[in-house]
Amino acid sequence: MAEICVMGLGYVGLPTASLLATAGFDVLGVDVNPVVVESLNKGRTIFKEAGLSTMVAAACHSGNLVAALEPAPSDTFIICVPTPISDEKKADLSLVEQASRAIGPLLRHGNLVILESTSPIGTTRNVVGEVIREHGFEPGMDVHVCYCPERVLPGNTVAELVNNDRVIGGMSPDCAKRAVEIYQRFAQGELTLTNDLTAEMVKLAENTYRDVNIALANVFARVAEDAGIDVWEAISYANHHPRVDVLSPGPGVGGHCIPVDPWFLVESFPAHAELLAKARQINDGQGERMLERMMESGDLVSGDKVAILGAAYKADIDDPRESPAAHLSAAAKAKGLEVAVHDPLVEPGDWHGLMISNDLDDCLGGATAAVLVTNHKEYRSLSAKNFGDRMKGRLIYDSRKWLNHAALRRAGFKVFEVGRSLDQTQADVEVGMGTAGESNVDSGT
Ligand code: SAJ
Repeated sequence: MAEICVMGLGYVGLPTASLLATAGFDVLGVDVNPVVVESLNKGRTIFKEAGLSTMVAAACHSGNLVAALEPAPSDTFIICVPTPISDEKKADLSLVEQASRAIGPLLRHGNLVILESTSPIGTTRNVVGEVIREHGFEPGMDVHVCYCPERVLPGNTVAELVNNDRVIGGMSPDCAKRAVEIYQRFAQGELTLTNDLTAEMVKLAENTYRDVNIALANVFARVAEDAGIDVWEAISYANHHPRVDVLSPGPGVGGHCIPVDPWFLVESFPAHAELLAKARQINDGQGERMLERMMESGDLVSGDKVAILGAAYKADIDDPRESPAAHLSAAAKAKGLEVAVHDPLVEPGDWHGLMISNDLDDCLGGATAAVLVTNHKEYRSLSAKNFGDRMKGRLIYDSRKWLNHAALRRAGFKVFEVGRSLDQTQADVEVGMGTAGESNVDSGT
């Protein structure tokens, strides 16, 4: 019998299972995808994360980590499955329910069940707890139940699982104490104990705070673009104030967390959530705003081709989930523009209608405008020649302050930036500003 069964071997479940196994627990990792299970049993991972492959290989080699398609009786069950939103922006909890139902028949008196997936307030007791009740146990009493959200930054998952503080929400204080015994075996951050409802809110509050803060930065950027102010300069000076911390404007907000989690609050508490829905709309509208600025200049018209550089939602990762590129691409198509998308890291092919290519020349070929969406290292050194040799037009939109604007300008490109007027960007060449990536704003990433 395993000591811990981890349900879901994705971006959070797999590193968590590996850390627990490395800490000496006997761990069964469960996933519905046979490819994931097969790879793990060979000591391999199917996605990239700093430090993960070595740890997984060692955990499997030690015999402490084994993968299977079905759960087995265990002392503790940890649920780490995705909680996406539907097209109607409603929480899809079917995978949490499915995982709960899979462990239901295996439950015994005294077991601990932990939900880690980001979830609407009340999911732990109403979805997981309900399944436990259906199997004859009182959740929080006969079977201990906790909500312990993951808070890790994709790309730095392993280090953050170890070092970040954790909030542990128990359906009773005893439940929380049981979960502490598990996490303290590998976590070095502070473990804060509370109840399940509060812990659920903590997680949603963190990501919603970030989304609203970025929306505010994007509003400031639009104001600055219209007013002839450099928003990067303005935000950096505002952030000198001891109680101000505005994040960075950009092409919008991507990933499977920040653009999703605010909707859980909007769905459950619509009367209180106008600000959150508006922030989502502003961030998702950044792509359209960029296109409108270029089209207003008259240099980009319906029928032209736009090359989108970057399908990953942030720099140097291969994850295209909820990428700002998707909103930009949809807005471009709605304006009658042709679209091509390049990414050096993301698997090429169709990602929910976003056709991603690894061939940069092909993407830029015949394009009137190129929009840099992701500040991948690979794009940092792109020169005027790289763009000029392939493109038909001379429009560049750098949404990340990442390219060498002075050089592009000298080569005859019209360069747009988020948060600066066209005049300002074009004037950079005179004073030698606008060189690659000189942002003063700490993005906090
Ligand atoms: N972004 C901006 N401006 C900024 C910072 C970020 O436009 O100033 C954009 C990024 O480019 C990206 C998006 O926001 O498209 C999200 O990126 P991120 O690095 O802010 O966050 P994620 O989604 O990779 O991870 C977040 C983290 N949450 C917080 O920082 C509050 C992480 O700690 C969570 O564990 C994770 O969501 C999650 O799983 O919920």
